[in-house]
Amino acid sequence: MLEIRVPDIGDFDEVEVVEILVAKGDRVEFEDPLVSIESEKATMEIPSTAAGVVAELRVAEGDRVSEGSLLVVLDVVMDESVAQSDKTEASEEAKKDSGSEGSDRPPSPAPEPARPDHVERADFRRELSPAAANPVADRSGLPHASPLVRRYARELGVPLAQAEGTGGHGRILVDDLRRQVRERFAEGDAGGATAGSGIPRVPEIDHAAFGPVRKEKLTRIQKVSGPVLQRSWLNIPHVTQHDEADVTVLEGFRRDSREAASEHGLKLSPLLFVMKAVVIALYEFPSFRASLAAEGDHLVIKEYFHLGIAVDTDQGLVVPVVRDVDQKGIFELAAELNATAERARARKLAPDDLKGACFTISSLGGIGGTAFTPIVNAPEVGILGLSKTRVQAVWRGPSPLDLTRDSESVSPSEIDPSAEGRFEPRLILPFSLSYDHRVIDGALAARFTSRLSRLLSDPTQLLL
Ligand code: CAO
Repeated sequence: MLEIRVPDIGDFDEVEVVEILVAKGDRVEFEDPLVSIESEKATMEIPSTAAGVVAELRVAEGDRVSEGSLLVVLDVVMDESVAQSDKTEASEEAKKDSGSEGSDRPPSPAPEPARPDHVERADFRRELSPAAANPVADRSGLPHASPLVRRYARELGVPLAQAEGTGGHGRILVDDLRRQVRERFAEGDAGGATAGSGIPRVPEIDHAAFGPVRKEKLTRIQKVSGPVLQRSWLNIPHVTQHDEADVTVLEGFRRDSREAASEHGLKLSPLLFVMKAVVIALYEFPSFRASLAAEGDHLVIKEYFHLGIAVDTDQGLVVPVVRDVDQKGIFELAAELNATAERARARKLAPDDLKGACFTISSLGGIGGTAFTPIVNAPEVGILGLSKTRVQAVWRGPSPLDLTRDSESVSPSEIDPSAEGRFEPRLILPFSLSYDHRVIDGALAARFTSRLSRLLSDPTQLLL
């Protein structure tokens, strides 16, 4: 039997045992870490000074130890054949003792031959001084974990920054890493994460090495919407078709209707008219209100016109659903959209408020931008992004161009300045349609956006 004690650890006295890395009956190799101790300045692991089987554990987590304190009694293994049989028995015993499938330490590496006993006299002061032991607890910004846990995390590919530590002072334990891996796989099964998808992970970077950093927790909505967006992005082959509509007449109508709307306490945003135009286009192009069946061999076409509307809240993006847009007038939609956005921002949406859309609109027009590529809200197959309406000079009047040729092939010098006509300031609404290319072809998408453009350019068509 060999007693393993706390070696000379420098100028430290009464340091805390923060983690026991072996269980009774565990087979350990020379230099395998046995316990982790922590002072205010450093965390260090006390290694085994020989190969053997843990016969007794003489400390528990939270104990305070100094140089010479007894940690472990080791049944030293002298040769490999004995070691192997001991190992089998020992692990059986360990299972019985712990009542679970394994101990708190990560699986041992492949056994190495036992080292001669004289290594017990190694200079631990040199090996285990705080600097040599890779202090971790005092480097601000770094997760709190022992070197062993860090090594195990590297082996598993678990970013320590994402692991939630359940040990004292938030210390990350081996079990925390295991739980993290289990959770990642569970998410992967549900299609929510990249784990198991074969997508290379973005390497973990120690940003603090380049300058000061600070942490900011994701909001609850961001935690939910992030994986949902990622799932859509990874599953759907996205294409985005950009287009625009001359909304000068529509905007005139909207301006003229302001007073009537305000009598009802309403504001009329361009989005309301776009919702009506989208419903007509969806009616005419049923595949845009479809979902691809799970078997991938047919479409489920929805015969209702519920639209998801992306709402920006201080907690992140949510997409409540406005139902039966085809059956509602502009004023009714204005009241409903306003109430829905308010409930979203007050975090008062019920789960059912977020379900059942056949197509989504995301309007950034009130903020700015000329175009963007919205992510389809799977299992829907299309999403329309609205950008900011701008004033643009548009040629009005008889075409000065040679109509037998494609207008883009005509150089400016060929334009006849004497022709009647003029450039007019017009209001142009840019919009972007992202679609699932498994369901919708580019030509169909271009027809859809062209139709939408005509509907918005001539609002009388919205009445038909
Ligand atoms: N071009 C120019 N101005 C526009 C416009 C457009 N396309 N769309 C709206 N506006 C104007 C409105 O008329 C309004 O002007 P007034 O204050 O002078 O009346 C102003 O911009 C603000 O409009 P709004 O954004 O409050 O209202 P809305 O009905 O257009 O949109 C809502 C409502 C809930 C969709 C919106 O507030 C919102 O949250 N948009 C963000 C959606 C989002 O984040 N999408 C990104 C998803 S991808 O990450």
